[in-house]
Amino acid sequence: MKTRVFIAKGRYKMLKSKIFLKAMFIVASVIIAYTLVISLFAIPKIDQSIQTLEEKNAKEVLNRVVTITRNVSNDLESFKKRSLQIHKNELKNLTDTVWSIIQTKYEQSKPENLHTVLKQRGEMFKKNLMHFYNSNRGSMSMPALKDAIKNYTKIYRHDSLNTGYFWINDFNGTMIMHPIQANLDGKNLLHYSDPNGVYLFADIVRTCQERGAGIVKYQWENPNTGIIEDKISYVFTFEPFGWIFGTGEYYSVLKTKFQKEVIDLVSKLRYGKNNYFYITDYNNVLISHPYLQGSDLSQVKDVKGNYILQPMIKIAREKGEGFHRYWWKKNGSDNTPYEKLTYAKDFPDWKMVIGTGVYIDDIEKEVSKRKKELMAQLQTIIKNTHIGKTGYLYIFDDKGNMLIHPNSNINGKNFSRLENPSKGTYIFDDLIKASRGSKELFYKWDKPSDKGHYVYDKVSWIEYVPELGWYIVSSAYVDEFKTSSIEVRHFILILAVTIFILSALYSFVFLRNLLVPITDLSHLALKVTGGDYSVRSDLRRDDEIGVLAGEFNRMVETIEDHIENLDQKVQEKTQELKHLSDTDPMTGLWNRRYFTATANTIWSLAQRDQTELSVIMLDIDWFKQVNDTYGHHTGDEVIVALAQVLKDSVRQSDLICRFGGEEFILLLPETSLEGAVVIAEKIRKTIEEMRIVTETGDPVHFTVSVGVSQMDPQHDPDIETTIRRADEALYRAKESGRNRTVSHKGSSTE
Ligand code: GH3
Ligand code: MG
Ligand code: MG
Repeated sequence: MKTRVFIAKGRYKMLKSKIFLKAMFIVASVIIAYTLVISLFAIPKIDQSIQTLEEKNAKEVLNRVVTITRNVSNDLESFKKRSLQIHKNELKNLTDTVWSIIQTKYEQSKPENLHTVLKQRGEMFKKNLMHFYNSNRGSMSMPALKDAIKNYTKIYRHDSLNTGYFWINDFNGTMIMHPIQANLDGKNLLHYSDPNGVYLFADIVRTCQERGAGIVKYQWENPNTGIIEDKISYVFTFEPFGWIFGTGEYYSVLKTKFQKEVIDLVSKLRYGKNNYFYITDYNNVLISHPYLQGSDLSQVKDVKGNYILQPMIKIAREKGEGFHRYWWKKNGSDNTPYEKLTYAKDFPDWKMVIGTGVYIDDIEKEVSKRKKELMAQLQTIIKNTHIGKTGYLYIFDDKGNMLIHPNSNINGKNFSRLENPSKGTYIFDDLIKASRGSKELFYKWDKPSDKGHYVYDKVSWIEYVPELGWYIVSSAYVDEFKTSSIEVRHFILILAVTIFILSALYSFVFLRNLLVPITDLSHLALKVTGGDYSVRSDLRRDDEIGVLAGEFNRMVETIEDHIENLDQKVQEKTQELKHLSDTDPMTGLWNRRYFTATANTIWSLAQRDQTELSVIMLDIDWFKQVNDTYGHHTGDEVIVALAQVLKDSVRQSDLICRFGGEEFILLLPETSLEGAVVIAEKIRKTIEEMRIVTETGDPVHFTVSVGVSQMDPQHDPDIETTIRRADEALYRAKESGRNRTVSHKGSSTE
């Protein structure tokens, strides 16, 4: 019987396999050591890294929002600046243009330019005089001509102003005709000096004596104001009469005149959407303005309480030019104030400031629109941003208004008076204070899931955006930073356990695959030791275990072969020995011990089956003599020859036995006495006729006596009785002369 190893059986067996347990122990130890190393060294490191990462992330998010906010606010700022700059450039360019017109006028009003003007005026007048003179001197008397010219000059005015007149004096400095101050006529003014000590008539006479014509400067009463003012005059010689003509202008008049021209011009200028230029004097009185001309604005303030005109004049006078912003209504009928940007440029020569302004509410409108967009963007970011698990971002302004907060209850509310319950301070103040220092605030706060319970450690990182006046806060619960690392730790542990289980399973399967055959082989080996050589391994593998199994089988087979051979030999030997103990070595016939036992069995069978059974007893006659005559050796030959005759004379089923020395007995089953006598006689006769030639060459002749008996089933208690009767018959054969057969019929037949 061969042993078949089943997997199920193998699995169970595995748990008893020492080598399997050892291998599993090694695998488990390695995995446990690995897990321990990870837990002891890797996990704390991971813990720390994750916490740092979480913190970094929280700050990163904050910085991102701050950056976005800063960028937008910078954009806004630069947009504002750019827009303002565009406006500024426009205002400045326009004003510069107008300013240069004024400058031109002013240039014209300057004395050196006045020379030319006055000279032109004078020369023109002289030309007219000469013409008048030349055309009338023939027809008019000299005194009449002089009077005509005097009268003409008296009423002549260069312009609508009373100041553009001509006067006449002579080379002695005597006034011939003054159109305004008639009281001077006929007076010698050579020794008259103006308030500055200028002998103007002496100057006039000298100029004309030396050059015929020229400019003189002095002071003279302005007929319009009655005030003595600076004056500049052109004087020329009228040769026909030896008279000096003069015409002059007061600076103040000229200034006013040019200024008026300028104001007329500027007040009509418009650009853009009805934008205008203004001119103010240094005393805040508007010289030119579409609807406020002549108004004193020295005390006028805008809606924010700031003076409007004063600072403009101040900037212009101090720096030559500059910008100013204030709030102003857009026109005379609408009183809504809008922010306005104004450019002011000083015109010091005329002690005035000129400029123009533009409303910049469009810029502010755009800015607030973009601010709203930023708020919406930040709102989205903040709503979708979590710091840790439930931490969040929020933004408030420097007045404590919560601008953006994920909790809509707080969003938009002012929290400047919200208490920090763990410290008894205002959280707003704490945050502001922290923003100026470490930018980090640790405090205790409640949780959205546990409101009003101010026991949770919280950390806030605060960044201030000064451009907007905003505080941006990234706020998180400290314990939540650990949550992530705990999650990772759990993950690692689960991973380790999974690896452990998988490795164990894999090792189990692998080791079982490897070791089951070895265990089986060891079990088979134990069976062989126990004496079962029929066992074989049915393992077929192409590895060393396969070789081992094959060699094991071959080994056991060899042992089995050897043992089978040995058995056979023992049996043979036993058989041989048994034969030897049952037979007579000399003749090969059954010996008496074997015969007696076997004869008993055959007799019993014959008794049971009611079959016949006969016995022949036989003894060599005079055998002593044979021995004596030919020697023992020949005696032995005779015995052997007789045995051969007996073997040749009976059936296979008959039992032949050497009963003693030279006495033999035959047991013939299913043979009657008569049958046995026939056989006995046949034997006796064969021997009688037989001659044995000895080694020495002597022919030996001998005879036998035979006694025959038959089993008497009724009276014979055993085979001994039957044999005894044969023996008696033999005795009688001997007695009655030998070489004969005597039968004994038994007690009933005798
Ligand atoms: P009878 O039987 O005719 O009365 O005469 P006998 O000479 O045969 O007398 P008995 O049977 O008494 O003697 C038997 C003798 O046979 C005695 C013994 O020396 C001899 N003898 C017995 N066994 C052997 C044997 O194996 N070999 C030889 N050579 N002699 C034997
Ligand atoms: Mg005898
Ligand atoms: Mg004898």
